[in-house]
Amino acid sequence: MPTFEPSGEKEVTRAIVEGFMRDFHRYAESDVIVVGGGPSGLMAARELSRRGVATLIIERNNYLGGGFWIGGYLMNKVTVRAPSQKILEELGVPFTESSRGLYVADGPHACSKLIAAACDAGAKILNMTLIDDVILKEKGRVGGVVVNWTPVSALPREITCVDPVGLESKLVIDATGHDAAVVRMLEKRGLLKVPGYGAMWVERSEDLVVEHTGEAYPGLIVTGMAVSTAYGLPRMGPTFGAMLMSGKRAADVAYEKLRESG
Ligand code: 48H
Repeated sequence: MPTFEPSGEKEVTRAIVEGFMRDFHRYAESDVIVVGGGPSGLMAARELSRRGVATLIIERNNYLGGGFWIGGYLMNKVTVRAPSQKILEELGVPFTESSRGLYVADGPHACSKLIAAACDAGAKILNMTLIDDVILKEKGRVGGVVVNWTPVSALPREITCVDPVGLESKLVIDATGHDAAVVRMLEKRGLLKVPGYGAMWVERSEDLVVEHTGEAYPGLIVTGMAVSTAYGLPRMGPTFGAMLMSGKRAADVAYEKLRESG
């Protein structure tokens, strides 16, 4: 039988508070904030973190992974089309070829490998946190995000009025999926026009999403399904290759921009 060390309640509480404060203090300013921890956001965060970029993922749920857990129609399978199976290989996700160039994997396995890859690379995670607004700095450039605890937004206004806080970054990546929440915030301020995503067309959509991944507004890069929403591109249904490749591309674009700005 193991004999546990004698730490009690107060030590456990202090360990949690100190750990949180250390991270929150450090990440009040990051190189890149990725809003949304689905496949595109996780991929972008992993690629940036492994290149030494201080990257914070902000996720409104307690869990990460977005639509990557259960894939299509609650059947726990995810598909990718070539050449994106190479990313599954790289992550160590087992898959089989279903038809020529179309691969199928278990959602929970693929998703947990991707989450672990982002964490292992050094990405920090702030979950149960909802984006409330953007920070706009010199020349209207996006300079971070305004956040609050997710449960605060669920409380009626009469009961609570909790001011949010700001987190600064050199770049923000909108990886919030269909919502394109950050892009929509700029639209609300009259700074962007957002057509919303188009009807499903698998063969066309994935190339277009990867092609359009990039800076949509000074300081704001868009990735994943949010790209479809931002540019009115067709949706692709439960196939995730473009999400993974768009995340990679978003990281490349961000890395290049950080290098240019020194
Ligand atoms: C904090 C937020 C906020 C917010 C949302 O939906 P996701 O999985 O997004 P992608 O783009 O990485 O992948 C899309 C894919 O899962 C999918 O649904 C596909 C391919 N659909 C095709 C089709 O035709 O429908 O993840 C987005 C994440 C989620 O975890 C959200 O909880 C989170 O972003 N999020 N986090 N603040 N305001 N809004």
